[in-house]
Amino acid sequence: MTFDLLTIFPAIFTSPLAESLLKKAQDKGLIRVRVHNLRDFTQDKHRMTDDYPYGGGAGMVMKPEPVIRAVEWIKEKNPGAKSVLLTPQGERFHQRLAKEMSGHNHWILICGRYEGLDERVRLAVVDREISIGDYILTGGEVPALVFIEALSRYIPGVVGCGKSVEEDSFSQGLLEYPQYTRPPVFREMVVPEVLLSGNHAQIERWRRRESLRRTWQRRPDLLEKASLSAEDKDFLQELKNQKEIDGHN
Ligand code: JBZ
Repeated sequence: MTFDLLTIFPAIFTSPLAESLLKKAQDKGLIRVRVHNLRDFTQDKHRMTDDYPYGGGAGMVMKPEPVIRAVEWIKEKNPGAKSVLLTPQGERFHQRLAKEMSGHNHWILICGRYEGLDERVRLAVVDREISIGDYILTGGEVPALVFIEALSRYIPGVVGCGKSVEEDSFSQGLLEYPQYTRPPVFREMVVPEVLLSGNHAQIERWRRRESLRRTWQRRPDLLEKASLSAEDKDFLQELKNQKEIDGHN
C-alpha cells in the first residue's frame, strides 16, 4: 500500500514513520510512505502556499494551485491513486471505514493547515473527505498519521501476531479485559488468581466477563452492536441487577 502525503510541514512525519509498527511495515516493503512538501509545488519566488481569504476575515487560506498541481502530478504517474482530504467537515473515521479503505492500495493524503483550503481543491482533485473526530486540531498531519496506521494494520504481515488485528478491542466490538504481567503482587495489589491457574477455559470466561463489565461501565453504547451470546446476556443482566442492589458500579 502506498501513501503519498502532501503537507507544508514534512518534518512532522519523521519520527512517527521511523518507529515501531510503521517503520517495520516500511522495512518489510508492506507499505510505502512518501512525504511531499507542498512548497515544492509552488511557482512564485516566495514559494507561498497560503493567501488572504476573499471576503475578508481572520486567518489564511491554502492556495489551490500547489495542492492541485501536487495531486495531479501523483495521479498522472499513479492512475489508481485516490485522494483524501483530512478535514473537520469529512466523514467520521472509524474502524469499519479503515477496513473498507484498506481495500484500496494507493492513497494521497492532503493535510490542510490554516483556516482551510480553497474550495476549488475539493472540486478539482479530492475523492474522499475524512475527519478523525470532533476536537479542534491545527492541521491534517496528525489525522493523516491516524489514517495510515489504521489502514496499515489490515495489511497481512504488518501486525506481529496474525490473529490480533481482529481480536483487538474495537474489531470485537467490546473493550479489552484487564491485562497483568509479573510480579504477582505489586504494592499489595494482586493479580486475579484465575490468571495464574493455568485453566484456559476459566481464563477465557473471566476475560470475556471483564470485557463485558468494562464495556457496560465505560461504553454501554458499544453493547448495542456487539454480538453477544446467551451467556453474555445473562452476565450483563447480573451486572444490572447488582447495580440496582448496590446503587453504584
Ligand atoms: C481534522 C486546516 O487543517 C485542519 C484543521 C483541523 C482538522 C483537520 C485539518 S483534519 N481536523 C479532523 O480529522 O478532525
